[in-house]
Amino acid sequence: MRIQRIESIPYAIPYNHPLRFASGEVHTADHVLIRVHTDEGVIGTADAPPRPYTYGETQKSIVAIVQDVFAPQLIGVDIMDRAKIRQVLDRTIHNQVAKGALDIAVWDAIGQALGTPAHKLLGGFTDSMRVSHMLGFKPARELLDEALRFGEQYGITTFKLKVGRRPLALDIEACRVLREGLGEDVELYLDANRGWSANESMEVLRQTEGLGLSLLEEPCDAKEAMSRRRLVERSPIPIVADESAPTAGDASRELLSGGANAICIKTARSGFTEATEILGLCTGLGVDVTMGNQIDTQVGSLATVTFGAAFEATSRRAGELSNFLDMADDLLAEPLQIVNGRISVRTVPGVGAAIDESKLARYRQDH
Ligand code: MUC
Ligand code: MG
Repeated sequence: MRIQRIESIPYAIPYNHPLRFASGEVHTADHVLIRVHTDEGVIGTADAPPRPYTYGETQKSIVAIVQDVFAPQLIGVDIMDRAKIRQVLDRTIHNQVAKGALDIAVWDAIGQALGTPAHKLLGGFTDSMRVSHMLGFKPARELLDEALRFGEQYGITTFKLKVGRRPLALDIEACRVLREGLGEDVELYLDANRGWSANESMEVLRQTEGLGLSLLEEPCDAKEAMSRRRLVERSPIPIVADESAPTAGDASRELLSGGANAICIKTARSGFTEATEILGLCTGLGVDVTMGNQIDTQVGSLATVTFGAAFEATSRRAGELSNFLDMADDLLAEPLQIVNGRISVRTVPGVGAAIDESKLARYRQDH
């Protein structure tokens, strides 16, 4: 079964509430829907969320790299030949999100071709994940209200707080308010998106000691190699590499140079194939992983849970799977449901991201 055609459809869906964080903010999901068509009528689907402030990709650059560089080399390739597809993608540097979506769409097509759910093909460990909700920049009281509402409405008991603001007291206060308001049993961890220096991060850790924070993600730029290694050595909690570790090579560099001692895996920028390699690396080294959120739609979140539920190590912690709830709408025909704090994989062949065609017609931007 060969790849016959690849669609890259730009679309835009507004957010009800913007998500703000140290490296940027999102008001609209201006993403690209990737569809890999085969000569036997199977269509693999995935979502590509451009994050210019993280990887330098834009909606236009994703469409261009897919159509001008990847599609000409992938047309005619057998969808089962994943290593060949991987070699084509690897020949071009960067463009992580475009590559990730192509890879997931291929896995989706393979699952459909074999009549098997993708989470089973990947590993089949379990069929659902606990959900972690990501809280963007807001005044402390509003953060607590949001966390309490998500706890009550969806049964979510794990929260990732976006930090990295100055003065540091803003985020330290937010941590305190959340811990006092949510109680001891709720898991709370931080993501600074490189907003602080390594030394500022040390200061935050010192001032939040005793608040039971479980992880600190991308506290500073990984290029601050020496100070960051010092931070990792002295931190009482794991320092997670996120945007500094989109590939297995990057993850190795960060772990081996002491820039991190935990890794955030995101299918949106690593696909299933490279995410599997990153996971193998982490499992082999005895390093914790989290399943992260690239500010994903339901289509993207379904890919994350499909991968995360497939392995024991990725399903140990709650996955970041709920930020689609802030979007005004979505393309997924059958909406994702968070029940008792969990999201389930789909049991149909492939990933199961059937698209609502009338919504796609409404939100697509290429006509
Ligand atoms: C995260 O974990 O960093 C924010 C920017 C981005 O690229 O992903 C999000 C969430
Ligand atoms: Mg992050």
